Amino acid sequence: MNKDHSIKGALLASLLAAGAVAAQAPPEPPGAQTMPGEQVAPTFESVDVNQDSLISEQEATSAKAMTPEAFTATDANKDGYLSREEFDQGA
Ligand SMILES: [Ca+2]
Ligand SMILES: [Ca+2]
Repeated sequence: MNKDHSIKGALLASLLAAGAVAAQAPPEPPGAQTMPGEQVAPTFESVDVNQDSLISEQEATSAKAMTPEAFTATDANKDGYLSREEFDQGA
């Protein structure tokens, strides 16, 4: 009388066992790649110390953002200051 019930029970048990195995997450691959210390270019904000939206030659050279020669070359309109546009062009 109980034969049908016991077969279903065994089938259920094997399904649960298979499910338990399948539910185990695969192991993570070791050593996820991380970027080594990347060079960060100075931003306009970081160089514009007094935040007047213009970079003077002193600001540019003291921040080591560029050499005086590079500053002169980047100052397209030769007003002695780099606007954000000039800075972006030269960067
Ligand atoms: Ca400034
Ligand atoms: Ca300028």
